[in-house]
Amino acid sequence: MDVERRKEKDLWRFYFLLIALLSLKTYLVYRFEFTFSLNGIGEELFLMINSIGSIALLLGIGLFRKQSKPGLMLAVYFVLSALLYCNILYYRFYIDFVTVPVLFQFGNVGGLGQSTVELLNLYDPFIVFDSIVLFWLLKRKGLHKLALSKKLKKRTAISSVAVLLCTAALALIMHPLLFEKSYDRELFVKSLGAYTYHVYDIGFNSFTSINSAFADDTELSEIEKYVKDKEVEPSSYEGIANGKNLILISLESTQAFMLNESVDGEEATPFLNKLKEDSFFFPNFYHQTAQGKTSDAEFMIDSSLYPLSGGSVFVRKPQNEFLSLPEALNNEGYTTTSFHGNDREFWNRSEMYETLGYDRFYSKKDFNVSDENSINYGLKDIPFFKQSIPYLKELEQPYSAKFLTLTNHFPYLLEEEDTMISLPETEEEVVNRYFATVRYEDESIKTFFEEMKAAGLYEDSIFVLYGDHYGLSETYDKALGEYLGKEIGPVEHVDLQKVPLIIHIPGEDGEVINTVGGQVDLKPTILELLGVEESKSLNFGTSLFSEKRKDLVIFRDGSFITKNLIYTKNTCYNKESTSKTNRNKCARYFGDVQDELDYSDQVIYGDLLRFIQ
Ligand code: GP9
Ligand code: MN
Repeated sequence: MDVERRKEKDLWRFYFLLIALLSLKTYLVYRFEFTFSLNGIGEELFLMINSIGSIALLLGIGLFRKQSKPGLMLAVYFVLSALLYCNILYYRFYIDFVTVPVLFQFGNVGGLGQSTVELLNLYDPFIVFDSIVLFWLLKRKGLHKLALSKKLKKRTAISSVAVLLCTAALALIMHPLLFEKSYDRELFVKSLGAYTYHVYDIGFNSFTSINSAFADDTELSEIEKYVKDKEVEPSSYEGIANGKNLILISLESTQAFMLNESVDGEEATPFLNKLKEDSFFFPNFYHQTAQGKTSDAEFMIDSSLYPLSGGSVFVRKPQNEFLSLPEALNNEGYTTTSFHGNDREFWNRSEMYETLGYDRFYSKKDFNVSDENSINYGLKDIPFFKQSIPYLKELEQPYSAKFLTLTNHFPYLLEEEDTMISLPETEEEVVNRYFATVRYEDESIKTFFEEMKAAGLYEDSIFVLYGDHYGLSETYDKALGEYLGKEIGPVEHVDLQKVPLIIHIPGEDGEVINTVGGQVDLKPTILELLGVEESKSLNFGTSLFSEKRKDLVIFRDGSFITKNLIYTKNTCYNKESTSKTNRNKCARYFGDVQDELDYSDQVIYGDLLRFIQ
């Protein structure tokens, strides 16, 4: 065989070796890093092969050209491996896959920090650095660019496309609604493979970003009608906090189950437990955030729209028009502010707050922050509240002030001197430390209430405390389950998405309100209590005080909860017995759930609120 022929053969071998290695690596990651709910051996086998077509085509970027370039093939191999690794890191905490907006918001969420270090594993370097060995092989074999047989390249390209189309067809047979439910990323990845998912995601995001330019007000009337039909009569609580200052407190990563926890007889949240006794307390309140975490919670509370399925609205759509809570309050003469002990650019707050109509944002640069009084993302909660009081005193009344706490943030770091509770001893340090930071946060709220009273600001205020999102993701379900003494299945996991909601109005008696609701309902709830009517409105939520409201909480992945049912992971459950129930019981809500999420997305992608009269 002449040298040229051997080189050609080696190049083909190299291409197929890359396909085989990447397919194997991807499958191992699916099996050992991601948790897919698989139905039977068929889906398991499918998982082994569903990435091959896309890998062959993407590596083909280096092959299907006039001069095939092994170096380019290897570069694509490296990029795909790095993408896989990004997904692994993201999945380890969020149990979700990276989307294009998540990659773009990396700059807004602080890059590599302590949180990322917590997620690393010893074998991680192998996932990406096998490319070095392959590079060595490439050099050793003396592979360089070559003009391969056109016929063979054509055949390979056609076979790759055929494999890809066959896998897509099979996936659609197994899951006919695959593309309609594209926000169900687990389903998408397990059906079409990680790389096809990313290509689709890039296409989808490019399409939606040009979408707003073509939107017009005709889309709006249907949505306005839908929202109008949902509206409920004001409840008897309307206006009970008329003219008061509004204090909103975002309890970072605080889940409702913590309100019931004690370690060695010491409560994890002694102050909140006492406070909820003389407050309106909502034991069935859920967070509805997605990839935008704290910013999603803020967005929902300010706009009563749903967050986007991928990325954060704060980062993706800061130029849009919104009908916000601060705007409604500004119109009533309120001074609207937000307080946070982190950088003002985080989650693109400084830009988005302007859009939402905030008068003033007190961020890290407005506080005295030193190594001693800060940890993890920024200023510790106790000095944060203490240093905020002088600013509050200066504000013209009535005002609204949102306080975003920070210390109880993954990976839950706290110094010895701030630890006020014994730690549980589960196998996961993150779970154990969570108890300490939640306890610290509780102490900071206590300090704040004391200082508000001392400053004479307490009586004239209404306090709304809400958990922004979960703190312990599904990753920690096993350790948490062992601690709580119960297995955490899908139903228990949904139950863990409850976050505290405590509305404290000095002088009002405490009451437990059992309504099933979520963060999207907070804006109308708050406006009702303050007796503020919006001149223009489009709220997807309804007041949690209304007895006529539908008990339905919709999550961004299409799961939902009603008074008696839970729909999650494509399965319908009876809430009370936590057992599976007839799917038809849930099916009657499918249309509403889909409409609600689609309408909210249309409003955001089309920037439709600019057309509202
Ligand atoms: C940081 C804070 C925490 O400013 O909002 O962000 P999170 O990671 O919880 O979204
Ligand atoms: Mn948060």
